[in-house]
Amino acid sequence: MMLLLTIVSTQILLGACDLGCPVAFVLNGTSCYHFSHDQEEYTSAMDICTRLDSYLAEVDSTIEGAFLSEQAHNNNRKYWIGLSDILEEGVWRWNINGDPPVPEVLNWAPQEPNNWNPGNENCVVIKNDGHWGDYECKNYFQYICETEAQPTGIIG
Ligand SMILES: *[C@@H]1O[C@H](CO)[C@@H](O)[C@H](O)[C@H]1NC(C)=O
Ligand SMILES: [Ca+2]
Ligand SMILES: [Ca+2]
Ligand SMILES: [Ca+2]
Repeated sequence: MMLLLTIVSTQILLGACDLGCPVAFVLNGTSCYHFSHDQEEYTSAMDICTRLDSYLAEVDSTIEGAFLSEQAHNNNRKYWIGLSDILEEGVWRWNINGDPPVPEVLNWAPQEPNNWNPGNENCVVIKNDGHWGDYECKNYFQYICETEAQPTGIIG
């Protein structure tokens, strides 16, 4: 009972805290995002996100997907996200835990994913219009890093 009360009061306290993001990351919901300016190959983008204590963005909800697509549209850029079929052709998995995307979040452009000639498109971007497409991982695109927002500890 004591433990339960402690957990509940901790959650109330956390709820009263503002969430904060590292420098160069913007907050939306409970995550922080870095929209890169540089263009990188997919694996380099992954490495850079790791160095920033983050990972290529993963779309866990339709709300998160709508936010990221809106940013890509507003910025009129293509961005790598953390989804690929590198391990198994045609099987799309998030990089962090290998889970497939939940069906509601899928936002493929018409004709995508098409593993277009030469049949080597294994990495996913959110395109300028907000829809997703598979591209060759060796292309240079901007990228979105994501990390969990942290309570700032400031109450009120
Ligand atoms: C997150 O993004 C959505 C879509 O752009 C926006 O409606 C919402 O206000 C944003 N939330 C925060 C906390 O910035
Ligand atoms: Ca996410
Ligand atoms: Ca593929
Ligand atoms: Ca494609």
